[in-house]
Amino acid sequence: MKGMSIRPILTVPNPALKQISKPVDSVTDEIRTLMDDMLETMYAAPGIGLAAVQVGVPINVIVMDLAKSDDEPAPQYFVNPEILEIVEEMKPYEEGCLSIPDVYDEIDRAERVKLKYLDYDGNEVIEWAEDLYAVCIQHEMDHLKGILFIDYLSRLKRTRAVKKVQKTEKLKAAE
Ligand code: K2U
Ligand code: ZN
Repeated sequence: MKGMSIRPILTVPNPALKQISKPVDSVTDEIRTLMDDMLETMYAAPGIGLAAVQVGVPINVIVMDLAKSDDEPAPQYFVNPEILEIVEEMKPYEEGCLSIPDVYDEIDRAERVKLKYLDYDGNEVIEWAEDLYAVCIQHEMDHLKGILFIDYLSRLKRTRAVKKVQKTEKLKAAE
């Protein structure tokens, strides 16, 4: 792997996760290094998606790899992603989040979304996402708006989720 570094992933209730991420002016080598680091951080977690704000950088950058564990890696890079169209059919999926470890709950999301974004080389891509790709990109793009999947749950479930993460972090710190 290129000289990459694993960065710490922010967890709830860190208010930095609620920041609104800003658009990127252009895909520079610095942005590419950040995306390389984000991918390495995501693989180490492990996870299948990661938004830059989750490693404390509130800019519109997302990485993803939906490849199955025994397949070749298939990294995807999204700079300034936009949703151009939404197919409103909603489908449930059991979601998790690297910023809310060990919490899972069913979230409804649009079945298909039409995306526009810049890739690793700064080229514009327009494509449809469906299935897990649609779920993950909507989950990641929520991060860019400071929205976490537990924000769609009841206050009680959200409070319990945050308390569970805080308890686990305290136990880890005491180890
Ligand atoms: O944003 C994140 O924290 C990364 C999530 C992405 C994700 C959330 C919900 C549904 C699909 C993807 C992490 O990858 S959570 C771990 C995970 C791994 C495999 C499948 C689902 C969730
Ligand atoms: Zn997440």
